[in-house]
Amino acid sequence: MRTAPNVIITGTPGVGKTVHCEQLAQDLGLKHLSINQVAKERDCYETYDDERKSWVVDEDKLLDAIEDEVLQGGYLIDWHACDLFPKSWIDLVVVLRCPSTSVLYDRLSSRGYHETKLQENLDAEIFGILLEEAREAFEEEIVVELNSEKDDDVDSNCARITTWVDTWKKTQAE
Ligand code: DAT
Repeated sequence: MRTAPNVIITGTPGVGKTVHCEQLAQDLGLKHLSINQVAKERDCYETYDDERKSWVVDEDKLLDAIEDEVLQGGYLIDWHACDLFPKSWIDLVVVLRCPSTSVLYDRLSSRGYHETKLQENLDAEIFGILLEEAREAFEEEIVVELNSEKDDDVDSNCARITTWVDTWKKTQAE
């Protein structure tokens, strides 16, 4: 049994997954598992999508690559998708949101995203695609939606997640 929970931090690119994971890793001592980085380091790519200028991850290979670690518990899984992870691996799913299209536009354009990819991501955020995906894949009570628009949001979100993790640990210890 895990003694520390596994938390997915998901959302459209640019919503703040990395900044939240970095702060939470520091505050809580959980390990930041950036799926982008793991897929690159462990060669979990299937093919290159020329239109989107991005690599497509081989999900089976990725899950095999991380399974032993993740089952130990204590991971912050940072990825823009969540429905590939088995339910039994996951204790909390945090879906970060950025309701202001102009804020998200600025974040993504400063990354140099080309127009198609930028528009696709803005649409995904407007329609709440990631939240819907999380609610379909996991039990409703472990999915939380948090706003990540302003600097203050990062601190208040991390404080909420910290409280949740502490409660989880206490409950497990009983
Ligand atoms: P992601 O990992 O979801 O792609 P990120 O953590 O790299 O996103 O954040 C993208 C940029 O936006 C980065 O420059 C930090 C900034 N940012 C994210 N969340 C923020 C917030 N709540 N307030 C202010 N800036 C934020």
